Formats: sequence, structure tokens, C-alpha cells
Amino acid sequence: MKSTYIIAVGALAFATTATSTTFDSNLIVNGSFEEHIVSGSWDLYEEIPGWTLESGPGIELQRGVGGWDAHHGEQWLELDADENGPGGGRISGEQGSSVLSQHVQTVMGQYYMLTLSFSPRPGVDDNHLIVKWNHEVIIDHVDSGLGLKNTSWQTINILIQGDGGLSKLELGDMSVNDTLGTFVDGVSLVAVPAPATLALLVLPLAARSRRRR
Ligand SMILES: [Ca+2]
Ligand SMILES: [Ca+2]
Ligand SMILES: [Ca+2]
Repeated sequence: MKSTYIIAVGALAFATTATSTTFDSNLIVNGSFEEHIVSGSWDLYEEIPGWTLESGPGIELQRGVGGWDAHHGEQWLELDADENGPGGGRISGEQGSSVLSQHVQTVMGQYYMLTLSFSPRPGVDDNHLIVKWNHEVIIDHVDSGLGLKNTSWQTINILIQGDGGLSKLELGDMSVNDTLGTFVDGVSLVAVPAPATLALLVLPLAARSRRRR
């Protein structure tokens, strides 16, 4: 069955509501990437609570890299990760683009708001986030971090209708595969009422999420 997606980027009345109620009712485990706790400013993991590495060299969590701010808590994810971890240095042709997944049980016909925050990496032009729900691309978002001195978090909301099965959420990087780019934080999935009025609050369409290029 085809699911329903409604996408909105930016500040919305509903986004504020969703975020403020999120962390009790959030169906996503470790959506803020606060576990594992990073001992330095960043580290590379084979697995972290809630998330599975689908492809790429590892799961890179950052904590205060560059003096930059998380969207929520202290840590965030860089989807173009690193091949050899802290202390490994830079190797020629090093690649980091990774894909993470998490499975979530949904209720048939129930609506859910998927919310996540994306930031380009400051100083890096090429940042490209791909989010899939049950293997279908629901977010394809590009932005440049050139000129940024800090993270610039953009909240993206998508309305999803449950199919009663175990659904798969995937977060992936499609930037140039060079260990830099595509930050994500604050991933939540929260059951919401049927969108009779909600649809009026949410901007239609996927095309709007592609801000550049
Ligand atoms: Ca966080
Ligand atoms: Ca490296
Ligand atoms: Ca990159």
C-alpha cells in the first residue's frame, strides 16, 4: 500500500507543537543521537542504540566539533562519516557516506509526524540528505554550509500514514563521498490526529525541500 507523505521545511506552528511533545511519545529510539556519549568531539561507531548501519564505514557522532551547536542535546550525526575514526588521520580517497536505519511498528491507518533537523556542515558546500520510508524517498534535501560559522538547523516535517507493519526509516548521505557533510539531529516519529486541519498547516510538496541546485 502506498503511504501518504506531506512535506514541509522550516518553521511551522505544527512543527513547534510536535517538537515540544516529542520526547515522551517519540517512537524513534535515540533520535537525538545522544547515545553513545562521545568522549572527545567526535567518534565512529559500528552501532549505536536504536540505529543500524546499512552502508558506509561507520556511524559518526559529533559533540562540539568546531564549537558548533546541536539542534537538541549535545550531539548530532554526520552522515558523511569517516573511514578510520579519530586518530586515524586523513587517508587518500577517504570515504564516509553512510546510511542508517531504524525499524518502527506502525498502526494501520494511523497518521504520524516524522520530524528531523538537518544542517549543512559549516564551511562545506555539498550536503545532501536522503530519507527513505519503506524504501521510498520521502526527503531529498540539499544545502550549502559555505559561509556558516555554526550549524544552521532546518526542521523538516513529513506526515506519514501507518500500514500496520514494521516500517523502515533510513537516513542517508548523497553528498560527494569525502567524509564531510550532512548533519542530522532530533529525529522523531509521533502519532498525530487525522489531518483534517493539519493539511492546512503543512506546505504541500516534496519539490520545496530542494532548496538549491
Ligand atoms: Ca542531539
Ligand atoms: Ca579519517
Ligand atoms: Ca561529502
